[in-house]
Amino acid sequence: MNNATAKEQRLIVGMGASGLSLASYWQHSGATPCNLTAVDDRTNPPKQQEFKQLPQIDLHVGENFRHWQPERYAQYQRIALSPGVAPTDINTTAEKLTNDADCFSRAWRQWAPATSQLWAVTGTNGKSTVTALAAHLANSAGITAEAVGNIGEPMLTALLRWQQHGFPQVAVVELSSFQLELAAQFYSDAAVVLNVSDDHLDRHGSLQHYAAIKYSIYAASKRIVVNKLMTAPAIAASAAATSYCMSAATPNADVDWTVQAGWICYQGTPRYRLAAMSPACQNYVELVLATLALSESLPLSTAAITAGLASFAGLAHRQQQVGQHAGVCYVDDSKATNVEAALFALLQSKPRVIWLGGGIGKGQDFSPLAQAATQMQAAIVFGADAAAIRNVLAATEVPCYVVENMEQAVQQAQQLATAGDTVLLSPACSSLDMFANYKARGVAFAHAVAAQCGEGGQ
Ligand code: UMA
Repeated sequence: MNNATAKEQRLIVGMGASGLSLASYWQHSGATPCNLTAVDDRTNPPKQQEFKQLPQIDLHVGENFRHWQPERYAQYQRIALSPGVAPTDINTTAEKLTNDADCFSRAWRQWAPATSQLWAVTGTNGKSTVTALAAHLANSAGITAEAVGNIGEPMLTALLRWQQHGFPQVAVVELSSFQLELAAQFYSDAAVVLNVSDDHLDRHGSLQHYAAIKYSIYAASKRIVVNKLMTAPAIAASAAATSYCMSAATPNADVDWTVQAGWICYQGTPRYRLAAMSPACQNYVELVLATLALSESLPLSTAAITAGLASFAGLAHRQQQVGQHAGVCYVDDSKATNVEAALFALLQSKPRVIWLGGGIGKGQDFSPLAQAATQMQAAIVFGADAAAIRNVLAATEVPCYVVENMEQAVQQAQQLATAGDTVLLSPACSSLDMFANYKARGVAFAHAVAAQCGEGGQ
């Protein structure tokens, strides 16, 4: 048998950020020698140039792998899927399938020093905020911590970097349901499911299935952090759980972290004053509780945490003011890609919101948006599911305008707004019908605001 036949044949599906990280990992980890093939159904996938720089990889672009027969897949021993590709799209047996989260979890156990901790964060909303805040609080206390995964840097890219340059004391990994779907035994020192509500139902079929994928993050975790406001499924009694809750009139043995009388309390004792926290933390107190519960295993002083909670600036495109003009405030919440996140932002805003929303609804029920009708002066909707949102709002008093693009949306908003109003982009949908991602949508909003209201919009 020559070398070429001895090598494993491996396929990477999707030539985006995750696919590229998988290719580098498989080429550099040196575990099993392999020949790589990558496929993408776009003719010009986002990381095509980077893939071309890799040595000895067979690239297929513009090929619809959904039409491949089982014999075509049979030539590969391992098949790694990008998060955007559903396992049901691949005509092969489940045992062959893997992804970045699955590979990362296995490699972490082998490569990471015992002194480094791995925290895993998931949930429908707030996971990027918790991931970033957890790393921020640790860093504020002089502990090296990094936020990776769904939040931005692919986890395998980070892992290869750490292997070369040293591991942080804490790695905080944000995981989506797409990633957990093929990583049912994701290892972690601590894991949290922040919340679960309608999202990605077009991919996962039902809320029940989507929730089960989310909760699988607890399966191989040493310590689990539980949101006591949620009806969680039965959780392994062996795992040491830390719980948190948004508020509790009387602290009880079940709930460690609560909010009472303007303070975040640990087991009933006031620890952190809400008024001393940054606006980004005050807007998302429940997420702060989850982060504090996750961070319990680190020796962080109260002073360091207090300073960290005061200095956390929040995330781009998460309730971020991008302009103010003629007394009207323009807020970019493009990261709100589902109904619950948009509803949260709407209900939290001052009344008299001109709401901008729409895009791909991912199978969600839009009817909860009507709960925010009293907040809304008007709604301006766009994208693939604009009509479905308009139909929901038709049962309310809220005037609803359908527009073609972001420029028209901001123009319409500016015409309707009067001093004291807030123009809020919080779309309740994914952006992929009109933009490369939610970030590009937020940037388009900020540009349109600057163009309409003058540079800087102030
Ligand atoms: N592709 C196909 N066919 C498909 C789907 C995708 O060929 O049916 C190709 C695309 O053409 C693309 C490639 O696969 O060239 C990879 O695309 P991808 O959508 O899987 O994304 P990546 O570039 O690998 O980015 C992913 C995450 N994207 C998704 O989960 C959709 C990024 O999360 C993440 O930051 C990145 O890995 C690094 O970990 C973004 C996201 O929208 C922010 N996440 C969703 C969310 O937060 O709700 C889950």
